Amino acid sequence: MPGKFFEKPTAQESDRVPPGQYLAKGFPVLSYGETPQVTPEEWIFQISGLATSKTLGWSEFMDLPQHEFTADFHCVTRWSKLDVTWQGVKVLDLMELVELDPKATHILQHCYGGYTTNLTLEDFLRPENFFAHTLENEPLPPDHGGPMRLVVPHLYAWKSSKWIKGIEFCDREELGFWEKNGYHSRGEPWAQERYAGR
Ligand SMILES: Nc1nc2c(c(=O)[nH]1)N[C@H]1C(S)=C(S)[C@@H](COP(=O)(O)O)O[C@H]1N2
Ligand SMILES: [Mo]
Repeated sequence: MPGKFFEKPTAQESDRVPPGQYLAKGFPVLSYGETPQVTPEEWIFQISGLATSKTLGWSEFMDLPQHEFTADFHCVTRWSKLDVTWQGVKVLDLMELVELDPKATHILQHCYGGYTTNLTLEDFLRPENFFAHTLENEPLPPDHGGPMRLVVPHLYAWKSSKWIKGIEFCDREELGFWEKNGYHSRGEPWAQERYAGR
């Protein structure tokens, strides 16, 4: 597939590119549907389901510890991008504010615009996962999920919700949008978990 939009990884990069993936030039936008327009002032984040319910606004999120992150990004449509730099808040720092019901085993991410995607609690509570509001030192552009998105680097990027507006804690797997449409429930790129049942 190398050509105008893709390039072959160099030898050093190639062991960081999962099987069946090509390196994208630039940072493609991949959205199902329109980009919701949400300002930071309007943005609200809701914890729901099997946890003490809680609503946070932008300033409460900004009061959490802020970090820089560098992470590789793998879209199931076969493009990857290495070393994307972001700023934001660690999932584990947000979770300090959340009282979980011990019955919670899974989560569902909810977004402005209606997109959803599921994770096991274990995949969600990894130390490298973060909420991002800044991409390459600029406010996260709306097309890339601004004002806020989740980034889950160890799974295909459809697990990294743009325009995130909440996390619902569940006691079983509730499939999200792509997972209901045939995508794998976990989506681990090194194992090529692209489609359900394969
Ligand atoms: N809300 C929402 N989040 C989403 C999507 C979407 O359509 N809506 N697409 C997913 C997919 S398939 C990918 S590859 C990445 C793309 O992120 P990007 O557009 O910033 O490259 O976002 C993911 N998060
Ligand atoms: Mo994707």
